Amino acid sequence: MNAYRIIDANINRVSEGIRVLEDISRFIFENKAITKELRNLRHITRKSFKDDNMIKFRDSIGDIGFEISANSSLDKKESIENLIDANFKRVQEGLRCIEESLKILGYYEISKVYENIRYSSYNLEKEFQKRDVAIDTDIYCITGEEFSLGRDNLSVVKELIDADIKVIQYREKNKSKSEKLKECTEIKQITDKAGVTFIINDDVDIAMAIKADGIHIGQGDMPISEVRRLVGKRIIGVSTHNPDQAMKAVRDGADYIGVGPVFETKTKSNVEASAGLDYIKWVSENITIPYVAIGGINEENILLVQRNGGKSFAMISDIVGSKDIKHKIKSIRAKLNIGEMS
Ligand code: TZP
Ligand code: MG
Repeated sequence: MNAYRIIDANINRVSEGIRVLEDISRFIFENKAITKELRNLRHITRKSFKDDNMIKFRDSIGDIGFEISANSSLDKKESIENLIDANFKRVQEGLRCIEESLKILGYYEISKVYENIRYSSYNLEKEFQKRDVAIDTDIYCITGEEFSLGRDNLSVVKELIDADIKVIQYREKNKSKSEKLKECTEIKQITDKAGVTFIINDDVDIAMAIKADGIHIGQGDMPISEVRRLVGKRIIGVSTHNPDQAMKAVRDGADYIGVGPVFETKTKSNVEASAGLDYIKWVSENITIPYVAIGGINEENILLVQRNGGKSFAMISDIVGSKDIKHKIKSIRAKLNIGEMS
């Protein structure tokens, strides 16, 4: 009976699809809970229906679908996202085939087991699509050792964490790759312990090596699609300076955008032009992904940025350049809270 062949082929197809997703979850996203659940589903898929007829009717050489599949360009997977989509589809379609075939053969109860696996796969697909965009924060602090009054980045980061800062970006323009790697490795240990999101500026390789939470790139860097291919589900932030760049970053899959420079800054050389407050206002009214205002923001002008739609504020010199970082952050937060109420 050919329905056994359908079940046999689809149990294999579904198990293989789950295995691909399991490995993505395990090796790329390093998500234990999802990996475990996928493994469990794979075992149930394999074990829930066994019948000698499946082997008896198996005929992979004579399978006419083999030739069709081997010649199909639909097999091309261009990114991790594509790979995930394609494999969830494969799993869900395969499960549906198993369910229907089992019903034809009179195995109604067992078909319900496969139906449950299919429902679980819909939930897992949603989980896979959730990106951990943990940059929903008030002050987004960026390092800059040369502005840090002689303190090194590591001790500044400790002070930031002590001041309850939840997102820190490592930005160093004048250090060697190996120095940056060493420093980021140390910082990652303490941000991890504190539950702080750690983002690396510019260096995708360092971000990958230390398993940072995210990477921040500029307009002249690799396209977002390439960076996404490399970093998988890690956060990608993109600096933007005008509405066209903002809309493109959203289309290309950025997780958040930097918006600025809002004001004049001496911290960055070759700084780009931007419409400043008008641009942040435009973003607040037109862009739906998280955004972070940047450039020349300090305790004195931050309320102006807030009044023009700023919700999250990236700062370097005003924070790392203050003698008492904790006090500085407290006093900025007090201003922001008053601003929110008025
Ligand atoms: N990108 C646009 S402006 C800027 C960067 C990295 C520098 C922000 O530093 P500061 O000291 O807060 O003006
Ligand atoms: Mg850059």
